[in-house]
Amino acid sequence: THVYQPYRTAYHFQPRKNWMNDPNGPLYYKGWYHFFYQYNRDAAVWGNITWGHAVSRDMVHWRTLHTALKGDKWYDMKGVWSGSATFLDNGVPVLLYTGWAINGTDQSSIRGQTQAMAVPEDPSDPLLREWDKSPHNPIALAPPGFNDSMFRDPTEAWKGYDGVWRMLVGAVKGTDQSIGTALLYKSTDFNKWNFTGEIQSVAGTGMWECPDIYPVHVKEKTGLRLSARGPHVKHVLKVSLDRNKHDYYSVGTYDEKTDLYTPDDTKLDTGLGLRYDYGKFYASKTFFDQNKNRRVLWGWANESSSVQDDIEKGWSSVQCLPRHIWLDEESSANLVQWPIEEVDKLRRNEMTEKNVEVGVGKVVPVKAAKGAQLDIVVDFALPEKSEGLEQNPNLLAEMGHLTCSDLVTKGSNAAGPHSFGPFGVHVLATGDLQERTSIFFHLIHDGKHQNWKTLFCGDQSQSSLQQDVDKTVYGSYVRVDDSDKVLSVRILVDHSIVESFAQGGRTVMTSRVYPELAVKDAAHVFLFNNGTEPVTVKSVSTWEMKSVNIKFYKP
Ligand code: DQQ
Repeated sequence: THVYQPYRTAYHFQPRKNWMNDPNGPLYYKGWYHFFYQYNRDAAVWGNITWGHAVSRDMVHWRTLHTALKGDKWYDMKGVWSGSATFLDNGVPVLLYTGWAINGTDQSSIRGQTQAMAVPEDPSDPLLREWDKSPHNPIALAPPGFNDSMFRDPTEAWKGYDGVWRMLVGAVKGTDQSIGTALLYKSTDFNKWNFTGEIQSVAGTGMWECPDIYPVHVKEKTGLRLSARGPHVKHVLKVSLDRNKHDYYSVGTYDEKTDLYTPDDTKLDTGLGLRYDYGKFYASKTFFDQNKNRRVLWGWANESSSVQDDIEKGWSSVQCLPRHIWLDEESSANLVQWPIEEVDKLRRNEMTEKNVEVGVGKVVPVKAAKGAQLDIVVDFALPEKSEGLEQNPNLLAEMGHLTCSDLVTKGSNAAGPHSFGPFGVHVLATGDLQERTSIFFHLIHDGKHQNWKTLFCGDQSQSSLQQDVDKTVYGSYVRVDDSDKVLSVRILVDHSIVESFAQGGRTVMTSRVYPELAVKDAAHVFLFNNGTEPVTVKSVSTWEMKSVNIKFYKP
């Protein structure tokens, strides 16, 4: 094309053109990873939604196939919306999805959103190219009293102790439609599904999109199938909140007898207090990868540019790198996420520097790192534990209000004396730093246990000279254990996406940025210290990342 394309990614999954949103029905079958996605074949904006389909041997290199599902039945004519894949007992995967029904047909009593199923036309085809819609469709309808335009995104189905299939569908209830919920449906034959209750509901959260429920192993990184039960199992429930476009999860218990899910920590914001990602990451979905016995998370990163820009560049959205996820063995309270190991195959030209001192107010170039396709791992030395701060046990309460945005606008002055930082890394930066995306830490002394509370932030405010892009500052806390030797961050840069994993993946943050000057070889990396104490970088390693192959389908 003749359009200037500095923002297309080189090693993230993107269709050749047009609009993409939610990941749908990821699965592994006969040696191939399948990835489906909400896709508008006609434009770079949302609409006419179908299921795009791509396959891969390693979730790194891809080949797109023709559309898997499109709206061609009365119950999905207005769109084939999000859903999931389930393996039936015979080992064949089926797709559950939401159809947006057309009004005023002979089935005119059914409107709005319905749940439907598609089965492979030829299960012996490892690429699963053709899908047949079930004659039983729609297989589930909104229960009486529920809004049928707020009834969508079926989960993978699982079989309970009683041999009965279960699935969840996202919904909302209450007179003011503000109580988010996931509806439980059961089936004995997979063709006819009955509403039997709600697995959980949380007031004030609004519509729950794309629910995802799955077991996690309490001690091991190994993934579990949906049907896993036993003392080694906890559950995670994730929902995507339509009202603020963030994915929230909790760790808890799924009682298979009552079919109720209870989060462990109900204090945490009514039990939905954790986010997969503190930046741009939505409508995510996990799957059990039986090839490598792990659970993998896919999430969608929307653009932060204007609709006009999207139309001009001819595409919108990328998928974040697939992430291996598991329960944090140290805390059992949160997940850990890490780019799947296959991503490391793209690394080349490693450069490592050790023991780099970054003085107060200093910016130090990472000379080896150039370009907009990088993998960067930085280990910062932790500050010495301070003495004599116990006199002020209220310190953290006083400092607790401090946010990443305060630090960006006021620097370390915002934090006062009992803090350390901010310090971190500028990526996609011009040599003169007029453009830069900054990933940084800031530690606050808790005044009580001689511990530090650590903010992990992403500052997009200086990311581009362009005005009409979203430059929101992101951030959250990251847990640092007494046994941790360093404060570490891994940053994956790919032209217009920056994915940052703090402390081995305990806290994650994805940014979309559109530098005007800091593109391709004009993009640099710096270490910086805006705090009041010198900082030691124990090591900084950088790799250039190869571009992946995406073979696009040609009819
Ligand atoms: N996107 C789909 C819906 C889902 C929403 C439509 C979440 O099924 O609720 O494209 O981004």
